[in-house]
Amino acid sequence: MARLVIVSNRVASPKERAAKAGGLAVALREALSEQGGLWFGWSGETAVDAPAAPKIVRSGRVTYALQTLDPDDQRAHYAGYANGTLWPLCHYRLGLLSVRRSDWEGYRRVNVTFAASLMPLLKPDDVVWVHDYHFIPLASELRALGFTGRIGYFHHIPWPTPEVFYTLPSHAALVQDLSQYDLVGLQTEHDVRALLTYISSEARGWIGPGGIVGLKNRRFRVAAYPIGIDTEMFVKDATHAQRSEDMRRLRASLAGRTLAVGVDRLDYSKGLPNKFAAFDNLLERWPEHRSHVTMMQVAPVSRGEVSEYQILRRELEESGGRINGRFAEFDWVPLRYLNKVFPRNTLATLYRHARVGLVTPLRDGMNLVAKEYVAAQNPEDPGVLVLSRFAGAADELTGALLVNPYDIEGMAEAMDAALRMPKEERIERWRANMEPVSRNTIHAWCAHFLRDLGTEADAAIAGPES
Ligand code: ADQ
Repeated sequence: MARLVIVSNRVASPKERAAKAGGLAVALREALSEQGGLWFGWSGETAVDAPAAPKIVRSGRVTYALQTLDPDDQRAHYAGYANGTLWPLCHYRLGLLSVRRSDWEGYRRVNVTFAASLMPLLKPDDVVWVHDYHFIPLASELRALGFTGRIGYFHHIPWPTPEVFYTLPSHAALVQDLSQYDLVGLQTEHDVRALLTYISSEARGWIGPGGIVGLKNRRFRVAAYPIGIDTEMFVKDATHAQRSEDMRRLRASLAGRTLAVGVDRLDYSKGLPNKFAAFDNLLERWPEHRSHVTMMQVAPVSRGEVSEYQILRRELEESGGRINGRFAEFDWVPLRYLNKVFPRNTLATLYRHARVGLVTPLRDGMNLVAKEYVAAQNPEDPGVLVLSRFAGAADELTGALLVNPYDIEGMAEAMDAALRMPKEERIERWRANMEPVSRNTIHAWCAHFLRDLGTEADAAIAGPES
């Protein structure tokens, strides 16, 4: 079996406990341990005159290779191009787009540095799997250094439609970079259509059956691989949660009131101000929910050094304070807002007890919280998922109440409907959601992508049927 090499900006260190590491990190670590492999990424450190070679740490069958970056390069790469340009672009937030040549140059420089640092560690028949938008040019740079083995890329965030993608001055170069992979994985069929439309119309490539693409002298494949969660583990955590100390505390604090829960990184793609506004609208229009429903929004601070994120944080503090100031009673606070990271079993407790799960991003590649909420429900008395139609998860979770997060009143109506929904309908909807969540787990996703990456290079060379 070929050795697997995983590349991601953040590498889950061997010491990171399973309860803290995300499902993706755990699944990748398992894939690496099974077949032996290398996990390469940024060390999390910067230094002027950083050594060109990565720091190597071995743990069982997995080798970790961690590259330190020059501070200016790291800023241009991470806060600049990756999170100041590509993140808002892929989430359709053109008003937040920052376009600077120096960021683009820094982004490319970091990919050159990473490729030069990784190349000496690669064996010719290694299979390389690159994760996310921080690394789109990595395959080009590895090819330039002579690597001819298989390289796959998975894009965890949405791929924008051509009209949005054109706003990026470097659009043609990025797609040229993608063509150096053998397999490009996106979250949804919608994302695949967006990229293929660009390739056939703007880049004048040809599209064959099954997403095989010909572009200049390259053949590669573009396909959808909707990511999943470790369903079994979430079901187990949530079942245990029922009798946990966390659950006892949660129940005591709610004193019989109904809970609605939201769990999102504090990110402008997650639509938090709209969710707060919808809750405000719910309490205003249906006074019978006052004193009876508590909304808990867990939102750990993310990318706190970026100004857009600081502005969002202030906005939420203000609107959260306004809601509580307006509706709270001496014995009831409508909104509990927590900037905190919790262990997985505490999240499972919150999901399990919440009658309503509120997942309302303005745009999201997939959204794993939606799937975690479904997995954590009690099959005999499940809660209702209120889900944005702009989350990739909306394609699979057909039992959710789908909402448009820009329509505040519509969202409030869905919250009201969720709070009143009879048990039979809740069970029916939950079953429809649980079927794809049980089938399409993180393990299945990993295996599917790697199987296709293992064979895709051969298939792509065969080209399209004429
Ligand atoms: P994210 O934008 O981070 O991921 P999401 O898919 O919801 O969004 O994953 C967040 C993860 O962090 C979940 O597993 C959740 O449990 C965890 N988490 C959130 N808040 C937490 C808290 N307070 N404490 C502990 N854990 C918390 C990106 C894309 C998504 C895509 C994923 C995976 O933006 O669209 O689904 O990658 O591909």
